[in-house]
Amino acid sequence: MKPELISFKLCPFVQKALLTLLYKGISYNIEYIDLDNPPAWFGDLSPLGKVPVLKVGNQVLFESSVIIEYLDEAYAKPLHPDDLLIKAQNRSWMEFGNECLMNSFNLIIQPDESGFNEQREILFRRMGQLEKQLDGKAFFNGDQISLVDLSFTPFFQRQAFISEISPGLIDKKLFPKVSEWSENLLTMDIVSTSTVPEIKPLYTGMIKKRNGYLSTLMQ
Ligand SMILES: N[C@@H](CCC(=O)N[C@@H](CS)C(=O)NCC(=O)O)C(=O)O
Repeated sequence: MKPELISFKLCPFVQKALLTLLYKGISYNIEYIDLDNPPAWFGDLSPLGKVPVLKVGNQVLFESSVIIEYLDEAYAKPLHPDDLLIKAQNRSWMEFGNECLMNSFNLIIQPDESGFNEQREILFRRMGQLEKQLDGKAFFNGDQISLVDLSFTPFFQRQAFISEISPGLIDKKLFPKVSEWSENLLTMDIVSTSTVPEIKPLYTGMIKKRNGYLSTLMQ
């Protein structure tokens, strides 16, 4: 029975689930919905009205971190460290990654420069916190890829898009380990298939549509 992912093309939380499905080589079905005009069935299916939702037979899972934890336990190629404390610590940092995604979105919607700078400061602080957690190896836990890596990948992809409009957040000098980690994640094979091919124009189009301060910096 193939799991079915209910998706929205731009959603970074959905992308966490897709990265996990792709890494593990799980075959799945995907249905895209328009969140501005969701189908009636979505309201019944998704208790919080959000994507991702994963349908497994008659069962429904929601919340991206819960979905990827389920996929990790249900399928081969484990993506969590064995050590209980390190695993729990990874989960804490996965939550931190979710916050970073929300910070990215807040950055986009700020109507003026001061709000934008405030949000950018928050992200700078977060990158400093992350820098202290990394030890300069390829992935968060060392050489072995984990769910925490997959959880941060959508954030770094969006920062790469934003940095073409407003450079400098993932600064190589200030945050060398974060920069390297980001590069390692974004060059994984599974990244290109974890979104629709037109993700970049869709994302920059969304920035324009939001009409915040960031959109005024676009060429
Ligand atoms: N905490 C949720 C966040 C999911 C989320 O915010 N999804 C957005 C799209 S990226 C959504 O469905 N928003 C619709 C809404 O809030 O009405 C998760 O990790 O799955």
